[in-house]
This record gives sequence, C-alpha cells and structure tokens, in this order.
Amino acid sequence: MSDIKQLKVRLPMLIVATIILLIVLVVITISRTNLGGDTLKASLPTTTVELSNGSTYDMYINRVKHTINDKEYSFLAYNDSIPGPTLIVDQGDEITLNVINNAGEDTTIHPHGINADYRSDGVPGISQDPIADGETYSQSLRFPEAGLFWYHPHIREDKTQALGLYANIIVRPRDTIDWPKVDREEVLMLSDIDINDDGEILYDDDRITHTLMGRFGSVQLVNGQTDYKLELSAGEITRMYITNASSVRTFRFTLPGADVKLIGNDNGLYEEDTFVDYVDISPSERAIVDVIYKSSGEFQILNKNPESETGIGTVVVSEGTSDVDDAFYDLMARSSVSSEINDLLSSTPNVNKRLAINMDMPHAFMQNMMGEMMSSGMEGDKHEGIEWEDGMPDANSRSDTDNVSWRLIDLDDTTTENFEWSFDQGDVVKITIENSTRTMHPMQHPIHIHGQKFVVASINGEATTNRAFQDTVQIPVGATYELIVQMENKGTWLIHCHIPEHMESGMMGSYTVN
Ligand SMILES: [Cu+2]
Repeated sequence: MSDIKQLKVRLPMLIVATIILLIVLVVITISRTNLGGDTLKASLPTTTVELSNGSTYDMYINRVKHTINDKEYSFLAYNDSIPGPTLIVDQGDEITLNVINNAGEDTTIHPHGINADYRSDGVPGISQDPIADGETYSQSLRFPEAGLFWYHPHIREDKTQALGLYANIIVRPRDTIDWPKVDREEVLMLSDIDINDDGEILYDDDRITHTLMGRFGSVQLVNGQTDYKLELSAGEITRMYITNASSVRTFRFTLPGADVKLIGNDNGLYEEDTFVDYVDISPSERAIVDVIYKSSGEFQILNKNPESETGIGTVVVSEGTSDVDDAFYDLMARSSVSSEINDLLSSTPNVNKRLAINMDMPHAFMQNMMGEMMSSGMEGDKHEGIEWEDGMPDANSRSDTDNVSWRLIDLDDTTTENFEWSFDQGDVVKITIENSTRTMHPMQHPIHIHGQKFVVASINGEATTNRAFQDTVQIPVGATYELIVQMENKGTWLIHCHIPEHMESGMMGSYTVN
C-alpha cells in the first residue's frame, strides 16, 4: 500500500480515537471541576446522637456527594451528614471521639467553646499533631458547661469547614431551673458557600485566598441546604439552637411573623430574656431563641441585614391544637448568671492586656486594588461597622496569605508578631481590643478566645447590660471592647480572629495558663 493509501485508511481511525480521548478528558475534567463523581456516597440527613458518660463514638471524615441547587458537588462530612451529627451530652460528662480521617488531607476536630483540657482542643502544634489522611486519632472531651457548642476543623477551615465540616454539641444542663420550658427543639446551622457563575466551587489546595475580607459565599445555607423547611403548629414553643459556621458572613437572623425570645448565646444563658426583632450572629457565634407563631401560614426565615435581604428557609405553621402558653411571655431573670458575672466584674483585674488590629499589604497590591476600593465607597463607610456583603470581590479573590497579613498587635510589645502571653491560674485578665478605623482595610473581626469563657464588660467605655458568658465577640469598625477573662483552665490556648482567612494570614496569638 502506498503511504497515501495507508493514511486514507488510518485517518478516520485516528480521528475516532482522538474524539474518544477528548471525550474521556472532558468527562474527567468536568467531574473534577464539579468535585462530583459517582463513586461518592450521597450526603445523609443530620442525626442526633445521645452519648452517655464514658462512651466512645466513632467520627468518620469522608468525602460525600452533596447537592446544592440541583447540582452535585464533592463535600466533606462528619459521618456522611451535612451538618455532621448533633452530639447530645450531659453537663459534667466525658466522652471519647475516635476520629477516622478519610478526607484526603490533614484535619483536626476543635470542640469550639468546650473549655476543659487544652490537649483535646484540636489545635495543631499545641494540642496535637494534624491527623493525616488515613489516620485515626482518639480525643477525649469533657463538658463542664451547659449550652450550645460546635465542632469544626482547625486546619484549612477556609475550605474544609465551608465544604461541610461543621456540627453542634448540645450540653444538657445539670440544673434546668434557668431554662424555660419548650415543646420542641430545632438545630439551625447557618453557613454559606462560594459557587461561581459557572456553578463551580473552586478552592486551591495549596494557597489560601480571599484574605482581604474572608470568603463570602454566594449561596446561603441552613443545615447545608438552600430549601430548609420547618413544620410547626401555631402556639407551639420551639427552641432554636442557631450557629453561624460561615467564614465571614454575619447573619441578621430574622423570623417575620414570630415572637422571638433571646435566651442564650455562646456559653450559656443571658442574665435576662428579651424579645427581639432579629439576632446578629457573627462567624462562630451561637444564639438560643425560643419562638412562637401565633397563627398558621407560611413564613420566611430571612437574613435581613442593612445591605441585603435573603430568604434562607421557610416555616410552615399549621393550625394549633392548644392555646398559647402564657408562660412564654414571662421574661426570666437569672440571678445565678448575674451573680457569677457581677463577682467577676467586681474583682479588680490583676493583668491588663491591650490589643490593636492591623493589616499590611505590599504597596503594589494596594495600588492594584485602589480602583475597586474607590468605586465601592470610602473605607469605613459600613453599616454599623460591619461588612455584610463582599464590597470588593475582585481584590478579595486576588488576595492571599502572601500579599495580605493580618495581626493582633500587643500594644505593650509591638515588636512581637504573634503574642505569647503567660498567666497564672486564677488571674483575672482585662483584654482591651481596639478595632481602629485607621487601618488599611477597616472591617469587623469575630475574636475567639480558646480555653476560657469571658464577659464583655464595656463597649466604647460604656458598661454593658444583660450579659452572658461568651467565647467569641465580633468587634465592629471603630469600636473598643473590654473583655474580662478569669483564667480557670491550664494549658496553652489560642486567641484569634474566627475569619479563617484572617487567622491564616497571622491574626492570632496564644497564651499559657500555668
Ligand atoms: Cu478578622
């Protein structure tokens, strides 16, 4: 056969082979981009797991297929559900978690707000080594305080938490006298996920981006879904345990049509119950509200902030069978909470610490973002000192841990990059945190203290009222907060901004209680 004849025979075969190869490549690329793939199990609904004192619980971290707006994505899950299982334990009890990591990358589990043993705190480099893919790690948890807590990774939270690694722990109180009676309880985990215009969720495995503000998700979720629905009866008293697991988004949680009574937050109950129109919940904060709908109908759950309004779920209320319990409208005052807080605030702090917030970026990067900065309005011109939405998406997406550094500066030792404080057990420490308008990018920061509960004693010099113990406080732009912490739990603990992209850019310090 001549060369030309051979080519004539082989050319169609070559074209067919090339087309098949291209199809295979396209299919592989699409499944990677969607992070989907048929081999993954579909995510399961969240379960509630009651754990008794001394019990052991296996916690698998797996990749799962999770559907958002009819599209499948590869998410991460604790025991295959998003959110992970809600763990219910009794105050004072101790359990063991066997963490089996099949995430495909390092992880740890941080029991957020559970202040007991720093070796169980899930902080890599302090509590433990990272749990590598394929490894199992045993972690014992003790629950000294009652309330609403949560667990999440303390490695690459910007990615792995957003992709589904979040869940609650409810610690039942030993003494229920301060807890109003309710008919039912619901857990609402708020979060958001960044899905681009092409329907893709893109994270870089080796580089943390969106460090300027933290990554806002374009899609807001309740319990991992866009169509969360709660069915209630009119007159029924529902307790909602609400947690914000998003990176940077503050939710102004609003329930039109309901009477909403705020009873608790991060680390327990308020001094007094109050009726509220909404609750602001910053990243990692919690709120406990008791809710009544007096008439039947369909109602929206809104994130209704000063800049936008997003429906994040629905409440369908059917005709009630019983009358509204009047006890719901009694506002409880808790002398036990007040006396513990007053005792703490009346003791003179024996250590004073002062922190400022600072951000740095190279000149070239700043010049690069000037245009967007000018068009998004002057810096500091934020509603109530909070960035509710991403005002500079372009600069934010181009920022990373190399071109932005965030710091919590110890004003008494400004040369240290990340402070390492030392206290004695029993010390009463006043930490004053100023969030100045004069930084390069003024914005709010949810500051989380590991290891001890604290009280906000004053805001801009004015004493606070109706307080509760907290583990996180969001400081808006221009505000100065005074926190009082009693150092009860020994060990080495972190203080950091709970916007993961800020923490990873350096916004943290540590302290040791001897
Ligand atoms: Cu921050």
